[in-house]
Amino acid sequence: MMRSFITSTIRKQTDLSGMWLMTANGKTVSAYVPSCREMLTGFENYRGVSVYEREISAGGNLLFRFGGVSHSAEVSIDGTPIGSHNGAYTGFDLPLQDVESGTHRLSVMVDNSFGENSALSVPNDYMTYGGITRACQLEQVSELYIKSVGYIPKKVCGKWEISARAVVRSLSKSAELVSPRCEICGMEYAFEPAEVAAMGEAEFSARFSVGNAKEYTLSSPVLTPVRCVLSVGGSDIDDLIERVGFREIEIKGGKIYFGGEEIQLKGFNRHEEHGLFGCALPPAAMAQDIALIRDMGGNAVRTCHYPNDSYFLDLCDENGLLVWEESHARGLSEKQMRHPLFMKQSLDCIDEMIERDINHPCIFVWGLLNECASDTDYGRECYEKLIGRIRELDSSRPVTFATCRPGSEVYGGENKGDGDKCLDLCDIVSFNIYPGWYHDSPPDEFLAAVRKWAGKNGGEGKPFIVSEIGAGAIYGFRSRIKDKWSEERQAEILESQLSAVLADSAVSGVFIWQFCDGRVSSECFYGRPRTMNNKGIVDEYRRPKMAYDVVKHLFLK
Ligand code: ADA
Repeated sequence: MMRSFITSTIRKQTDLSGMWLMTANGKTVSAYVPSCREMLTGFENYRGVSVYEREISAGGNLLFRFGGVSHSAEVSIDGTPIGSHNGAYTGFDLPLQDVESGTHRLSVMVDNSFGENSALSVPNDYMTYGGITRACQLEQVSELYIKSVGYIPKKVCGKWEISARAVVRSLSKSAELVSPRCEICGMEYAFEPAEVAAMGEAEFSARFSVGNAKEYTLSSPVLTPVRCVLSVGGSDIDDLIERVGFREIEIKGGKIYFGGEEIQLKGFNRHEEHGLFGCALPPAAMAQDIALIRDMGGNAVRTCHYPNDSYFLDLCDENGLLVWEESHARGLSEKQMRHPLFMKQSLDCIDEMIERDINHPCIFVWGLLNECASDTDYGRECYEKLIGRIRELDSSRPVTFATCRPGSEVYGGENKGDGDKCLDLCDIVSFNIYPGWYHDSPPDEFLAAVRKWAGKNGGEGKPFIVSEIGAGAIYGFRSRIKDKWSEERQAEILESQLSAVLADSAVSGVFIWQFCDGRVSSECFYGRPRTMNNKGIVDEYRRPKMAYDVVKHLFLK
């Protein structure tokens, strides 16, 4: 299942989950989709190309929908290429018209190798898995169908309005006049009819008020279905259902407001990672993570460092869990940001992320470019362009990025005029800091110094988030003298860090690094014990470490 709810009443939708054949290195095995190749014996550390194949029985106008293929895909039907996609963390749809009814061979060539074809998937402190790692489905559509719909709720003079934007795609060989409409809260709202060019796309926009809207709050996350219907010649030929939450995000007086209430974030950085499933967590495992976050008193999750599975975002909507969603990038140097594909792949990821996720009320901020070269002039040009794209696509949410670059005086050095050059570009200032783990500064003093530096370097008057803070521990390693990597040491450091952050009233919240232990790419972090990032509060199998109760105590205090 790609989503946690029915997205169409007209399309015939076929879930393509199940056993496919996967061929790699001249070996063909049966492989479940969605899953990671690394979960298959013999492929635990496989990096490269593999081909997934299965038969489908269908005909007519087909839409092949993939939630995520890591990290590049080339799709064919009966040996004929129908499309490709680069980027593991956003979905893609491939239309194919006039397919003869019958049995066909669907092939997906998957490649997770590092190299010149990807500027964003590089050896890193997280694992780039391989496979059809998220749900995929086949839909039978008409010659014209609704490609996407985006809704932005806004309160105007105390009344709720929605700005709606629908994109209609044509597979027809002739231009067609279409008249989309929206059905919400028992009312119908029509877009202006318009012509869609043969084999083209057309965008429809409308703004309408919704008199009986029920508000979405974190304690009462009411989701409102919106059905967009496409009519041609008086017949309804397609529909696309989404859900919206009537709430607004505001920044006032250096604070963040969600639905009119100031938010104090108690969050976790969560990689899509699991000891049994790799990055392809099934819905039950996603739900368990949300339950554990809630049990610890958490109210937020950061999708470090890439857009997450739509199904997980649906569960966050349903549970009123705040989400900082970010486009894909982690720790890229200026040289890596100068990769010829960096800007295109970054823009594509942002476009696909926002077109796919704009309707999720749980997403309160868009993030990007985690710890990239924001302390360089070239880096600033990139930050400026990409932040500008986010603002073009969605003016209803603030923008932030997590940086680790205060000026060197924060570490007690002289003022060299170095540090982050981009804080003026964002709405919320977010810093990744590790006092007590990577350096011995007292957390409260270090946090105050970073906030002071940020206030003088573009961040003045803006909300401030500690976007990462934490320490490592190997699950089961106990040490009465609190040796490094022991659970006792991690618990002690988290106690000190979180106490300082939660006591600082100028801070709008924290995301602990990190929710669970996660695999890192062996090409990059041999230094990490177990070739894992071990800063999880639970390990990769969700076994709580001693720090779990420290976090729970402090978050619930
Ligand atoms: C950085 C980075 C994280 C992770 C963390 C760590 O802040 O943003 O992805 O690598 O450091 O564990 O050191």
